[in-house]
Amino acid sequence: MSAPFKELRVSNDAMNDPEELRRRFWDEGYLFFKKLQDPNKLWDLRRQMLTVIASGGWLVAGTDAMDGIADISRQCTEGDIEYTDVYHEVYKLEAFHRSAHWPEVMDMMEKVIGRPVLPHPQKIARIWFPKYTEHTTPVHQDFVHFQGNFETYTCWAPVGDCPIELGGLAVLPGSHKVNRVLDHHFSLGAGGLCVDTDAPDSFWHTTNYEIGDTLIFHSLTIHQALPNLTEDRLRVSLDNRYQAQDDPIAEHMLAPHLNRFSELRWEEVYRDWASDDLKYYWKALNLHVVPRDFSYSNQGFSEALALAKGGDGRAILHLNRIIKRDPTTEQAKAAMEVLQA
Ligand SMILES: O=C(O)CCC(=O)C(=O)O
Ligand SMILES: [Fe+2]
Repeated sequence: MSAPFKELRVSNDAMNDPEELRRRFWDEGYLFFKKLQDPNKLWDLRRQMLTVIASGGWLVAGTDAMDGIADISRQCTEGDIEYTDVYHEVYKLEAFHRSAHWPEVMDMMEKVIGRPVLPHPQKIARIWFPKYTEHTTPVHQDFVHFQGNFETYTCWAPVGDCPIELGGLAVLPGSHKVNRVLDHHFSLGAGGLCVDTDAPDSFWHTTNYEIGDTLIFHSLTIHQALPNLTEDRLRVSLDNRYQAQDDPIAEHMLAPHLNRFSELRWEEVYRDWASDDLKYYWKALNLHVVPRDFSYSNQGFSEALALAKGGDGRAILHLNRIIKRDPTTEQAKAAMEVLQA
């Protein structure tokens, strides 16, 4: 995205007015708050996350973990085994899961949703390397990934300051009003699916995020991440999902993130936790669980096969990643066939 984009509309003035919050949410498809979350708690979370990331070898030795200075030679992303190896260690942090249940976040989600809220069991963090911009999260709607029901909202927050050049989130205001899931196509980047849009850059809203700043948006709101253009900084962020407890939730959102690529069970996640209150908290609720719809990801995969046949470098990279991850899967076999041809 080349400048000039617009600033996100700040809704702190309406924080205690649920009706006005919902009006703005339905108008623009998002709500943005400065310092909704306590920076001190987030700094503490950042320390914990980056300490684990440092042990995983992703930071330059001898630097302060809090600075998040990446060892570029370790670049990897979702879908790579090396990514999951370190990410799943971060995933075991109790503080990371607890952050999605902080009262300031839950209270806000209750106001926006207007009914008792379920934070999805599947919490998500992103740890994005610099100088790896072909893997930037593409333009998409979240529904293709988490499914369940449209009234599911994403809460995105950087764990640290996140100026534009570090690659925070940008949203296309009002785009949720299409009121349907748009066609998604193969892409690199988180989720691997993108929608084509001809919206000029000036239609997009983003900001120089400071720690504590929080962006909430609808499952149909079109959004993307900006590229991490820094020399050497990791971008660390949270994107958690919330919905009403009595709306349907897709089965896979009950499992740990990136569980399909490398098995990780909740028991392992919970092994070193100090308290029990958040362990399997959703099991006490009578959730309406619906099966996962693989049509979106299958479509992306068939497109990748077709593109790779035509010599598309991004598709070839994607197929090689699938093969490297596990050469025995059906997708890996199909990918090998195409690459060998
Ligand atoms: O942080 C990213 O790059 C992806 C975030 C995103 O698309 C989301 O939170 O839904
Ligand atoms: Fe998203």
